[in-house]
Amino acid sequence: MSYTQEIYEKVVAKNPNEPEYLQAVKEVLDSLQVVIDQNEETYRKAGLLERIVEPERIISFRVPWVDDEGKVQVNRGFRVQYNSAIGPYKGGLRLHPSVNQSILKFLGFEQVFKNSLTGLPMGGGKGGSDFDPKGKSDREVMAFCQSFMTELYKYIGKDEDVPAGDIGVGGREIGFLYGQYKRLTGLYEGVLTGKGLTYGGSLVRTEATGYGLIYILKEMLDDAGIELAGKTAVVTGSGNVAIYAVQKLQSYGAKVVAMCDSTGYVCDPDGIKLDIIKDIKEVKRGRISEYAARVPGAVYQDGRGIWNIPCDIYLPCATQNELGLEGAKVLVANGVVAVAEGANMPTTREATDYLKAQGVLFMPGKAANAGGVATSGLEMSQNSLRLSWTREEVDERLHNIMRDIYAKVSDAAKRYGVAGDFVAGANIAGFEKVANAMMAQGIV
Ligand code: NDP
Ligand code: 2IT
Repeated sequence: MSYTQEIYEKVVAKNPNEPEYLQAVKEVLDSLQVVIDQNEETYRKAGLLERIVEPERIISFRVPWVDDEGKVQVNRGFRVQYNSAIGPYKGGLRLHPSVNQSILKFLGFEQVFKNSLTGLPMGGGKGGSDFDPKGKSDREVMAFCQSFMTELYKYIGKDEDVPAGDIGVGGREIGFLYGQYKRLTGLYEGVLTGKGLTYGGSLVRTEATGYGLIYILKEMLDDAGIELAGKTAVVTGSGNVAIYAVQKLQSYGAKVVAMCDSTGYVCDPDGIKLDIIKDIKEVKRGRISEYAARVPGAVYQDGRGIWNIPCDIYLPCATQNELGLEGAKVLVANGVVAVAEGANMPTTREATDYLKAQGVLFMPGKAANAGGVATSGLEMSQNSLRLSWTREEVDERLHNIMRDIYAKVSDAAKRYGVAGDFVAGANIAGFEKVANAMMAQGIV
């Protein structure tokens, strides 16, 4: 049995109840087989794969807080410190009722390779809680964030572990978390990224994941001789990543006809009006159905199925496994040319394999959504320098990083004889740097 298959079987036996984690590990190991084959003895001797699939540390803790009725609520908090071979742990915090250890392990594992692709010195980590920010008052969110940080602060630091946002964690939550860290430690340091501009945040960090997604999408389309201007796109979700992906797509002359949230989707054949989406989601924290009530000609549909809206470009930007085989078949039947993942692992393995087999250009999340963490890395650099770069400077660095990621991913796929397979390319190129650092640092 090959080393990669052997490791996968061990991971399955040890983690039978962690489907998302197993899915992420399987995809990476399948891609790495061609690389491992060339150096199997060396890697086996060093136990490299056994070590790379196992998080360095998982911290799990109780988060008690008091709601607006005076009742005590208890949530479960986590930080998965996955791999620190190439830098301090780095990765977001997710607040969503679905959060559990499997989801955070898959996200932390993906983050290791994603951060490596950025070229910046960042290891991988992820954290969060099953707290649901929906419908909570600002005071309740603050009470939760302060309690969460009262435990987490022991394990993080600017050179140790630097969390940021993810689903359910935006500027408001980062502000509360930062304030509590500072109060507990007395340190004014870049321990979190995604901070507000008045207290150490970076210009363009808010927009970075969405912008980066479109920068790399454009690289992929250019390379294939396909024009982005004039194309029809569907962008799923309506949160941080989706909103700024839509903004950048529109600036390149593409037309976005549909977006969604967890309750349903809106289709606007005239093109989504982003100022209205931003008002509903960023200001009022409301539901996307309100869009149809405000925009004549727009139609709201309850439930899933946004993939039924015909498009050339489909960008899943909501959550894991949102696009399955059934949706992928509809996309192909409607003539989709490119899929790029703004979210982490939004396409199931079956759907990914189908899209690739049908010749759809497919850019996986590790590469496609790396612009967010890359700009977090730039925020860390600015904090260390005690300087703030201009919007143009940060945006240009982000753009260059995304161009560089495309080149690395495309080149790795070519080197291993699978040109155009960007899933393999991203996994291989991300792995190479981490593996090299781990081999150099001995058995730790
Ligand atoms: P937000 O919380 O800002 O938005 C999330 C969006 O996805 C909302 O529209 C939400 O709908 C929808 N969504 C969330 N969970 C589900 C679910 N279980 N089913 C259906 N829809 C859901 O998060 P982000 O935009 O920051 O994150 C979106 C994705 O991008 C995630 O996969 C995240 O890991 C990834 N990502 C984020 C980065 C960042 O910098 N923020 C960087 C790289 C990747 P509703 O409001 O109804 O819950
Ligand atoms: O999935 C991700 O890359 C993020 N949520 C961003 C992480 C970060 O540290 O900016």
